[in-house]
Amino acid sequence: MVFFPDIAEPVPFAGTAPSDETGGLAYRVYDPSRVVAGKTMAEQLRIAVCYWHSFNWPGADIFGHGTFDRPWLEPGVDPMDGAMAKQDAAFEFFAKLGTPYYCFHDVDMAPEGTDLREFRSNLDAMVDRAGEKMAETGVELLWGTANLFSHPRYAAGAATNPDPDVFTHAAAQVRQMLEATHRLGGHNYVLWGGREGYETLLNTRMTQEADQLARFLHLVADHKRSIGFDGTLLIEPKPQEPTKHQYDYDSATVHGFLERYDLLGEYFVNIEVNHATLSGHSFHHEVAYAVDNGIFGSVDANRGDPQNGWDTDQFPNSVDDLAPAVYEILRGGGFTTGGFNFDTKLRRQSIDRTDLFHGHVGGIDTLARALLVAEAMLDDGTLEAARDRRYAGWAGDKGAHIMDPATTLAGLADAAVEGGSDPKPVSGRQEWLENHVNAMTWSVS
Ligand code: XUL
Ligand code: CO
Repeated sequence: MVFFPDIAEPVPFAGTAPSDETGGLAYRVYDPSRVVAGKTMAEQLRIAVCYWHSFNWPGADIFGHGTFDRPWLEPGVDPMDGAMAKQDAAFEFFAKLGTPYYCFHDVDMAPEGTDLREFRSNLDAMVDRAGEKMAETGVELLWGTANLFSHPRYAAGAATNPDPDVFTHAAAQVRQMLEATHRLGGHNYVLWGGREGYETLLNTRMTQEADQLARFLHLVADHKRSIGFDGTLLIEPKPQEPTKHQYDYDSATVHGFLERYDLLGEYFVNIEVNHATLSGHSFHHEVAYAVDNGIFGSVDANRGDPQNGWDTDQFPNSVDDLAPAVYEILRGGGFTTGGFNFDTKLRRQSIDRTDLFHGHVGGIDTLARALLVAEAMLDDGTLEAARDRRYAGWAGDKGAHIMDPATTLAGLADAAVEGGSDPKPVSGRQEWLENHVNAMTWSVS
């Protein structure tokens, strides 16, 4: 069955061509083969579509029922028939959108059945079928992940649950999904700890739970090696929602956790734009922190709503917000195994099948334009030169002397007093830099 009959061909790149030539659906900026900063746009951006919001969510919210037409999610549909119809629609969409990757959770693709054994056999069957569709379409798996947060058994956490049997159940799910990801040639494996946190400290032992989480992550990393999976393991930080507090709060918290439990080099971060803003940071901050500290892995592209305090997962639409972060990614050498996964949801009133195309096309064009701006920022070199000037003192003898372990506080103090220390403030030139970035944003084509 064709689920998107109105879209006959893969969405074309039309540049500034009038919209009636393409029925209104065309990439304006995303030209997959255009070379930007030494690679094609497709290679730089490594765009993925997520299975869950686009195909496994009916448009329900906590106040109301699903609004989307997703026949495979209707009550009464045989679960495996539904899973196959969903998979057919998903791969039809990937191929027509013309993007190279997708991502999924175990439960997005296969019915859970009544026990782990049945879940395992359902997932195996659906993953084999996905493998065939990937071979037909050329679409690859950016990452796989296990859903360790929806089922009631995970209400008090998966790895951090007070009940060790829940930890073991989660281990069974991750083992299978890691192996499925490996079988499909996935490039990464993600762990998002949606329930790895607490609702109240009154019943919580934080250090006990942290030890459990670290044990889980070591077990997963050991298993990755034992099966020969050479993709990257990623942790996706988020400060809260669904729990009041989540342990993987932001990039810096995850970094500290990895260091504390000897997991640096085993895990990298998958930074989500809306999670960054929920943690009180900008997306730019989260990416810059991860790149500078060697833990950057991948991105979940979306945006929040500045007036709402939750994860609205909207399609990105601000070049201004994305460009500085994409600049940091390019400055760090670009993606290796990671990419931009569209962890994005349609609004509940966007009920036409083509809305899913419009959401992705607009978001992808926004990213493509952010990439062009980032390339201009890199080529222009003004920002880096300004940073070099600002820190020039540290690159010289004075900086080396301070950093020398033989230097003491008393020695520095004596030298400051004897030398008549009187350092003069210098301008940070923030407005000038902001104007410069704006000028590049407005002039790039
Ligand atoms: C939830 C979220 C998840 C992860 C994968 O906020 O972002 O969809 O990306 O579990
Ligand atoms: Co996400």
